Amino acid sequence: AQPIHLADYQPFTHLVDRVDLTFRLDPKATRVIARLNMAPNPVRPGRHDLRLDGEGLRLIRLAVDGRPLACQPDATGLTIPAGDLPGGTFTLETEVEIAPEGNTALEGLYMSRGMYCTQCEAEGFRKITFYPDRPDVMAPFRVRIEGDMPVLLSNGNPVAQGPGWAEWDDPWPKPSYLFALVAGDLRAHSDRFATRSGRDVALNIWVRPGDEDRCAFAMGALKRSMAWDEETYGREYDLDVFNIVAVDDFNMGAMENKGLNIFNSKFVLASPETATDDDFDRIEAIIAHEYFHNWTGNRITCRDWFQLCLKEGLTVFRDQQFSGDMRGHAVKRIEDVILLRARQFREDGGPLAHPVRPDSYVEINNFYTATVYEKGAEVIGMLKRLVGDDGYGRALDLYFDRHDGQAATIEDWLKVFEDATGRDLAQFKRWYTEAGTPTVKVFEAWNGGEAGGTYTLTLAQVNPPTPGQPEKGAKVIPVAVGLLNPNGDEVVPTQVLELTGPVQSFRFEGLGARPVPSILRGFSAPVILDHDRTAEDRAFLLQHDTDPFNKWEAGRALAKDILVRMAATDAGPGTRWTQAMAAVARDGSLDPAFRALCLRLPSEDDIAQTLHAAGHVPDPARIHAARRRLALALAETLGADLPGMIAALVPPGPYSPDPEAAGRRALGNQLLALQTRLDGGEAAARRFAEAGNMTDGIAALASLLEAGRGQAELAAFEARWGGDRLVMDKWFALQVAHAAPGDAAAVAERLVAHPAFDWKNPNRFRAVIGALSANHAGFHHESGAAYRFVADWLIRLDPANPQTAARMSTAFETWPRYDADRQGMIRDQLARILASPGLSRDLGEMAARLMG
Ligand code: B3K
Ligand code: ZN
Repeated sequence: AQPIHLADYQPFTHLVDRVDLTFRLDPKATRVIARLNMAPNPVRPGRHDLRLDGEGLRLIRLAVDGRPLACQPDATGLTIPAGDLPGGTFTLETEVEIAPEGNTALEGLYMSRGMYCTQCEAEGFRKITFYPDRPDVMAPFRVRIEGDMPVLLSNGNPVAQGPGWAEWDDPWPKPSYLFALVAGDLRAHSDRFATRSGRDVALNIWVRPGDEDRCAFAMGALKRSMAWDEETYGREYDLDVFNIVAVDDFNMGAMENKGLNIFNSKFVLASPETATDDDFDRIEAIIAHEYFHNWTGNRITCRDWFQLCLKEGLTVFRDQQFSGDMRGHAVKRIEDVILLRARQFREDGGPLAHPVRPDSYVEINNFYTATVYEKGAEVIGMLKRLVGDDGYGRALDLYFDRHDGQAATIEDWLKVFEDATGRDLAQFKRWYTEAGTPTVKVFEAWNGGEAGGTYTLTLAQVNPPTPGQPEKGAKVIPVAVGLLNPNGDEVVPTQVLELTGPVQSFRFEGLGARPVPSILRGFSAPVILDHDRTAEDRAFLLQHDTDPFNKWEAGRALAKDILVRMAATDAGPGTRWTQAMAAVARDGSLDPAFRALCLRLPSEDDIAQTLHAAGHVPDPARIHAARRRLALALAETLGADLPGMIAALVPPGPYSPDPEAAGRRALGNQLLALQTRLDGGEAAARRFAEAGNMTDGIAALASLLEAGRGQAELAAFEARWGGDRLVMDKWFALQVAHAAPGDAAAVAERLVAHPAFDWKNPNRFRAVIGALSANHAGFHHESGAAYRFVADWLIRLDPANPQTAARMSTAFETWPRYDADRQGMIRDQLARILASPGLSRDLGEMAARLMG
């Protein structure tokens, strides 16, 4: 397959003024009749052929202005020669037949357990009808659905309906990727929202019969999101209805179709008995994210798919702001950075590294990545830091004003910041066009004196080579810094230093004593800070830093220093980290959620990343052992206090997913995991038996599995939840995630033989195969069994569902870190994937990039 290049962008030859679609639903033979009102695009003078995208469509009829045409489609679309088109406006009619039932790729129109649904982003609409399937072609849609289903939904407002049919009208011009249709036997959980200008909006969450009582939390999250976007960004909802549908078979989290969001049911359905605190958290964030897309994505969309971060980076940034407002900014920021490092730094440091705005791709679905999403959001956070909150507010107002109804670019986005704030962003743009995580090296100098000393902070940036980008320029890096004096008082409050050159020094004068710097507060830029610090300084910051992120980061760095030493040498756990963490665990003045984050050890993958960056070859088995040893040392330090601490953290009253109660459970369950290292699982077994909610149940079960126990509990869990798909996903995933390194592949092997293992369901596939690749020591076990197992399953899934197969191949992206044996074994599997007959464009591109 040929790569597509940003540099080749051209506006489309024609405009679509309106779209009329009729669907006659049938699982094997759905008819789609499309009437497109079109005109030549004046920005492309001259007469042009009309090229429509279309894949897997059986063409039944084609006519222009009522005149039948004989053109035949090829494998990717249909060309109507310019000679067959009038010079001005015209109506193009097509009728095609498609088979939703056989669509296992879950892209286009497909069926999920008897219900019809669609997924069109990025290029799925071409599997529904012939159309210029690109985001810069925007049109209002009118849709008629005929089908023997009680509920028939599409975008926009309902126009009319009768038995077996319904009509919908979406007045807002939209690109085809935002089209959606749902039909099924569904029940609604309904509510209303009055917008601030007085529009009364009907809200519905559509689910399968029996799931109605698991929608209340998602509905609350939707209403909070709607109110928040009005208050924070001045953005109101713009239709009479907002529908959300929960679907069991879905390739990703959710989709922001105009007025008809479609969600993976995992991110809608929740009750205390079936969902964990983390599930509730994610549901709130994803509901918000999709809702926020209504403005950042739908009203203002992307000119082409290279601009994906225009909507995704901004919408992630907005959902992070929202979650911070709802649940506390300190904890939210730490969680976001943990995720950024785990996914995006990992991606940016390996063969799949690409810029936030890529400039070429083979398959765009392969670019819905942590870099586009999470680094895309970080870049916006930096912009906001550089221009200030007011500047950001003015820029966003201008953005919505200037580009509403348009398909825009990153250039447009940066221009509104330049126009609103007067700041030149030419250098800043490199964050969008250059891949790789910069390292910022820190050098300190102190010059004491009579009238006060001078402290000099020198920062140097290194921008590493990445695939296709051997050299790059210096970035604009906002480094938030505060200084503490030796007593722990803050003597210089946070200020943002702007590092723009390769090396720069910043002077602080008139200080009474050599300060302890707190650098990169709030994680003010997505960089790796390379600062050789003493354990004393880290412990000091853990105790005194006023910046909650850096307070956490100090403890994190201490843990990493120790773990790296333990994994690379024969060093023991020592007492510095364990003492410091025991103090944090006991410190009632700190938010339990924050304490839980401090106690959470860096993941094994994170330790491997750190070891690799420090020039070591990570040994997964040693990392695993070191991490367990350090946890045991902390458990021993807290010792007999643990049971009392755990009991005191149980939130009073009935279960509620609010941040306060969830924080107490998070800390309590972390202490329970420590307690399990001492008592072999006695307390955890009791907790499991008594658990009144899924959070505590799953945490106890995980602790038991870590201790090599839990078989009876797993059976009890299965007996109770065997009929619940979402809960059973947890049952599958947990066993693989907590299997011992030497057993993980065998556990996964056993689970895929379980009658409830349905490999065509992406959630279930991820629960086993995804969990195995996330079990670091298990995946990288020296036998290579897990590498083979994962590759086998990717090869098997690819013909059925290339998108999910390709996404999961990122399991192999870290191969360059490891020893020659492991590298060889992984490359053998990648070569085997590449040699598979009929390999999809999706997985083919990924495997080739992974090979490097
Ligand atoms: N925009 C969708 C993702 C579509 C993925 C296509 N492979 C969900 C989101 O980011 O909100
Ligand atoms: Zn999104």
